[in-house]
Amino acid sequence: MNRLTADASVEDVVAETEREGFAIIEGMLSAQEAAAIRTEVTEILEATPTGRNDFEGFSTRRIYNVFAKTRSFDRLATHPLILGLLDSILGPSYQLSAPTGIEIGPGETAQNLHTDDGVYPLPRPHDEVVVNTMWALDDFTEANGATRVVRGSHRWVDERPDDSTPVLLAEMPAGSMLVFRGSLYHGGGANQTERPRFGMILEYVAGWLRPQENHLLGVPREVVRELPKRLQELLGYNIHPPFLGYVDGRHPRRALEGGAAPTPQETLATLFEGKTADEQKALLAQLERGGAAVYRALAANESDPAARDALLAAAGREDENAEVLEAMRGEADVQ
Ligand SMILES: O=C(O)CCC(=O)C(=O)O
Repeated sequence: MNRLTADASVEDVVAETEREGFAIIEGMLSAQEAAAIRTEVTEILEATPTGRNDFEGFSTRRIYNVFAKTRSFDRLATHPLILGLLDSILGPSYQLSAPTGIEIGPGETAQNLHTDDGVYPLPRPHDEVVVNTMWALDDFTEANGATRVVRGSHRWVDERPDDSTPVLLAEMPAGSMLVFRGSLYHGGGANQTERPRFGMILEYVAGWLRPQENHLLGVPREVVRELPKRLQELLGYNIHPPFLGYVDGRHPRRALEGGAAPTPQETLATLFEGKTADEQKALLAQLERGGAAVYRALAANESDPAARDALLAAAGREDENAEVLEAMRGEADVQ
């Protein structure tokens, strides 16, 4: 099996994944960095239950909602080599799909072979919409459940794997990364050792498809606000051109900048946008009759608890609403 190192060019990695469906890149993290991250996730793993079905693995712990729980993977998610590869394969505005820490426990059986893009109802073959990375934080070996891959299966159309399908094992030292195309058949291996095997899946999907996990609800906005901008984008605070993913008609980044929810002023400004002076006046009259009701109606449609609370609070601030309406009236009169 061909092995690359962290100084490989994006072109080399893309070419390898085109040929084989996957690539193994060693030395993405030093042994010390890998060991430090492995230690950092121990506490989270202790609070994580084992799987609920054969796919998750009854002896396997899966950490979901990773970016709400730890900062250990921020740098990995935005590694320049990966972003270069994703730019090349998925085009602009891809997002994180299913970031999942996977600790395969002793005695776990092999996971069934599957494709990661199989969750989308797309007939094969199709342009690649998913790319996955598996970061080894322990040495991955045949005995402890190294990921199994079916070389070249990303080109299959009607073929499906069965018990006779030859698989390769992504054996690699801690700190390496396996990257594979969403159309490649693969699966976790059986762990026949006494020790668990931990790897972090950072999976990405094209910007026009729904990610597997809903980060917008999972990762609190206070947490997202502190993250680097690129990671915020990968967690969904981005649009796919021309405007997929907007919030109230604007770039979703505004939802982070403007507080937990749009301020009353922002909400009203948005309501006024694109309206003629007469329409604005009519709207004002409507709002003056029931300003609080408008906020309550907006709150009823808001699933984020913090945003809902902010809107309900705005509904209660009659004085402030009156002030805003007054200011808006001035603006409407000027036009
Ligand atoms: O743990 C592994 O090696 C692979 C797991 C996997 O492919 C999955 O859970 O979708």
